[in-house]
Amino acid sequence: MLFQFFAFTCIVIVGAEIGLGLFVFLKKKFGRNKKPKLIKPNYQKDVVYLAQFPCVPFIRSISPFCLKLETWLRMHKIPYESVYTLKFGPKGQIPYVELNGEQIPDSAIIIEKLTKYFNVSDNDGVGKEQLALAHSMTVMVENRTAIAGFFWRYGRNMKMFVDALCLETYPAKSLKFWTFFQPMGTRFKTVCHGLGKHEDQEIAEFSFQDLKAISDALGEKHFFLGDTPKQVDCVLFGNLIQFIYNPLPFPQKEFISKECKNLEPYVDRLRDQFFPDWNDLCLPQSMNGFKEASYANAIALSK
Ligand SMILES: N[C@@H](CCC(=O)N[C@@H](CS)C(=O)NCC(=O)O)C(=O)O
Repeated sequence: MLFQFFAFTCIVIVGAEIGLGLFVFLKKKFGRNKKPKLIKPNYQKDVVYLAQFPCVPFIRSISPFCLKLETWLRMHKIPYESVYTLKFGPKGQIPYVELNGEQIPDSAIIIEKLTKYFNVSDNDGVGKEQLALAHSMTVMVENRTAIAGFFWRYGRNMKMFVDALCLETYPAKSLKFWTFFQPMGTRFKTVCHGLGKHEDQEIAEFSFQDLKAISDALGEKHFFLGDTPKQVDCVLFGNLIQFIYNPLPFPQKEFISKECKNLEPYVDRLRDQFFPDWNDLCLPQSMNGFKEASYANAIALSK
């Protein structure tokens, strides 16, 4: 009976993943270029509307990519407003931004486009070798360290994660559905990625190697590439916070506190510099007036 239930659930999840993939593929191939429905139809010119998940205690956002982007926007003093939503963007992910009525998905693509549009540069004066190191760190953290973290929190400890962080600001109905499906979805995705083919301890060990590399490369420096913060610091901030400020007993958190002693003060420095209002931003009240309309309705309905 248990096996049948498990098999059925697996089939549903795999079917949903394949169905979604097929939908995105067919939409790309045959879909007409319909104008997307904006989360901020009454926008102001040249204000960036950052579509991100509802805020949570301790870490502000459960998404390292949202935190990376918000830090980057603040680093360059680009006028922005957060819109808290559970509606995924044009590529089926969060974050995305809206700028003058155009939706742009993916933190890396967003940063590239906004860099040009607002004529900012955070890599001025950085040598080729340093840029290459920053690039490698970004790819490593976003494509392995983060995946190991997602695996632990969603694949193995979903309920603990949701109970500690999401109960206050996520609609109850979405949470029920998400808590049920996400663990198997994450395990399936992590196996497809390749990392999930290993034992839990091995997955954690891979991420420890990443964290040690970040710590060694940072060394005594104030920021990753020297005295001034750059784009790579936004990436590391968004990701390290997911372990360091998170109250859950992530194996990565313990490893950082024992073996990477420079990382917590580094993250604190970035928080103090770019988020003097950090504590407020982790409170549900900070979302007042900034919720995407259908999300606000979902919250109201779920109560
Ligand atoms: N490459 C994307 C990654 C964004 C991402 O993975 N977002 C997650 C939430 S943290 C998401 O939307 N996951 C849903 C999915 O991929 O189906 C970026 O840099 O913005």
